[in-house]
Amino acid sequence: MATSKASELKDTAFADQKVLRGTGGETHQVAGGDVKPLTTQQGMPVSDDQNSLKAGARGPTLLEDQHFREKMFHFDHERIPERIVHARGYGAHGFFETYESLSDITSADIFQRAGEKTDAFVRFSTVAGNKGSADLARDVRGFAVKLYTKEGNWDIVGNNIPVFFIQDAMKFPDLIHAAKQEPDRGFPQAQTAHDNFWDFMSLMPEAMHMVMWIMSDRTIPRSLRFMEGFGVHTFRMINAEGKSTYVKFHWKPKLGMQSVVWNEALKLNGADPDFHRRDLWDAIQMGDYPEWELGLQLFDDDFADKFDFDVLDATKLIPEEDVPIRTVGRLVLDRCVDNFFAETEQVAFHTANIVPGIDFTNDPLLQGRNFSYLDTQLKRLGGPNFSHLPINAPRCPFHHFQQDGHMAFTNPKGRANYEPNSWGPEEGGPREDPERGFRSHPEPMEGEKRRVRAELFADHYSQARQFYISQTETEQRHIADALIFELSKVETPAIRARVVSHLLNIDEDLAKKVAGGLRLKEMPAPADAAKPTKTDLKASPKLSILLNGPDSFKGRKVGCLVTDGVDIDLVKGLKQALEAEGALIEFVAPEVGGVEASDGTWIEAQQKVNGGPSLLYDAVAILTSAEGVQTLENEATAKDFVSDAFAHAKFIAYNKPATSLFDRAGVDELDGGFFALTSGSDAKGFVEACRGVRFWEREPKAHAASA
Ligand code: HDE
Repeated sequence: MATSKASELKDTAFADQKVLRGTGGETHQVAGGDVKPLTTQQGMPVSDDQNSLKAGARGPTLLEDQHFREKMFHFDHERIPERIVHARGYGAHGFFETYESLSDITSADIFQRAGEKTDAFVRFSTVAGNKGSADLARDVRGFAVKLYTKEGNWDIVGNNIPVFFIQDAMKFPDLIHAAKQEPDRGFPQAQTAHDNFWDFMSLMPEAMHMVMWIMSDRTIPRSLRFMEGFGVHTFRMINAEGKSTYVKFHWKPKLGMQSVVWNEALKLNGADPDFHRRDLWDAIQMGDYPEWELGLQLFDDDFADKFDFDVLDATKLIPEEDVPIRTVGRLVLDRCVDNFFAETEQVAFHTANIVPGIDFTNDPLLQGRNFSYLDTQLKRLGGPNFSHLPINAPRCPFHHFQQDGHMAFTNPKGRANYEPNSWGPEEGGPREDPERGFRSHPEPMEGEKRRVRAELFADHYSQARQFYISQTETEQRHIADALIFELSKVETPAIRARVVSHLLNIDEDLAKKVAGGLRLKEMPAPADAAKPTKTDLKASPKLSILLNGPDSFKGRKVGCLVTDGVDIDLVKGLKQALEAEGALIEFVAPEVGGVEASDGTWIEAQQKVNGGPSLLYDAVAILTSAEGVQTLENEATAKDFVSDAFAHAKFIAYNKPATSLFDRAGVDELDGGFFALTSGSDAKGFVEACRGVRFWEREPKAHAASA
């Protein structure tokens, strides 16, 4: 039987505001400042948050413990359904600033004045993986922008790829079912390298253009800061006279595009599953604010009629060389969220959130999306009042007669909750505004009610080919490698062959490389094509990442592996050269406490070598000493640091003692991507080379088993 000696029952009297209570009931003084008393949700002060209410020290817990029950009840309900797609995301606040007035093209208030700043919130995401999946999955990235304009919230819910898999929203549930984990086994997580996905792709020729994009390095960006964004669909801009202009939205990263290589992505997912979100968080916290420019492709009906494809078809793009981009403003992200759940998780984007001066087109994918977003948010956010949440609420005045429902917390006052009413201007509530109110573009409509696809949607291969021929040799090799990788994970040989049958309609050489990389026994016949592939479309250099890379090493990071005895001048020279470029240096050492340099200077490390692989960096330096290098030679992760950097075509700076580590790491050829540093001033040349991001010439030599 439990005893209840008075000495065992610790004093649980209400704590002093400046005192914290330990698990045993002991108290700790809190250093400095006023500490707020802990309360329940109802505001009742809590005396003991460590122990539940019991009948005796070893007795049962009492149902009466209202604080425990409230705390556990709330915890049990902390999770809401994750997004069915784009579950894993990361958001930040910022602003959009216009460069010029676009009043000739649109009456949208946001574009009326040059230099106008509008609050913005952006959420980047991966599509297929669950909320806890890794950042470097090969996947499309969502690029959703909410602009809190003076005439309502305008959401541009885009991706980092300008085209999509399907033409009609009817197929979206099938596409997503096929891409996500297979329903019987519940895997694979966050990857398309499995039978269901490629089975579906191989039966959907309209997906082939997007297949080229997702197999390119666009789906493994180095940073969310270094990728483009696209509105994808054709939208309309409407000016004050009611004139409509078609528009496609583009976000161009100020720091240029950059991706990682696939083997790096695979390993990064283990080394730092939060690689992208950490990068965005760090950049903003350091004041290195990510920036994109908004570009518009503007054209009218006559121009649209000249294209060989339909501008309502989301599997097609308009090459920038055909309709140049007009840069009209910039988006800057300058503030991290205060609370991930309240903001990033609960933000609700919707393609139908547009403002006067912007309008939809009949793109059947867009029309389907306009239904889906509100519908899914009702379930995810638990009721119709999610627009009351601060992250979703407009920042302009708003007045309507919608009322009640779960969790309504901005509630109108007064008697009138309907319209028309005769309560007069003061009490009668808001009224329509025929002047400024949103009007749909009065596009004439006629046609039979049918389930059909327009004739012009039928060419599925020409732009897939155009994308492929627009890539550099390195990028083409990556596309072939990616296809071989993905199809190697497909267990059904017929599916592998069916994908290759489509590649034959895109580029014969690519098809041959992939067939060879898979060791297909025989080449399949080309897939039946509704329209033959146009082979005369010109390459569009703007579609390449490498041709549109950075012009400096700004915003990039070098990992410098150091040991005791390192020459301080080399370290200082490298640090200075990188800082002058706007780049960062992080020190990686045998112990995280740091190392002692040649002159006794202490260099603090940011990473211990086994937790700071070269994967985390854009380029690396190995600066060591005759003695220090011996520690590295016997450390497997130090050898991986070198061999991975080498295999991933990174630029490598080093001093002489490091060469014995290179030997031990199996790196015997110090090619043009290596930079020997003999004095601090040598670092400049290394940093200049790093502007090229990677030493691509090395890559084919380091990967003999690739295509
Ligand atoms: Fe989405 N999509 N989508 N999508 N989408 C969602 O809405 C949908 C499509 C995109 O960070 C969902 O609130 C349909 C294209 C982004 O919160 C859902 C179709 C593009 C995000 C939905 C598409 C996108 C979503 C899931 C085909 C690029 C994340 C949760 C007709 C232009 C937004 C949610 C965020 C999210 C439906 C296709 C971009 C289910 C039906 C094309 C960036 O409503």
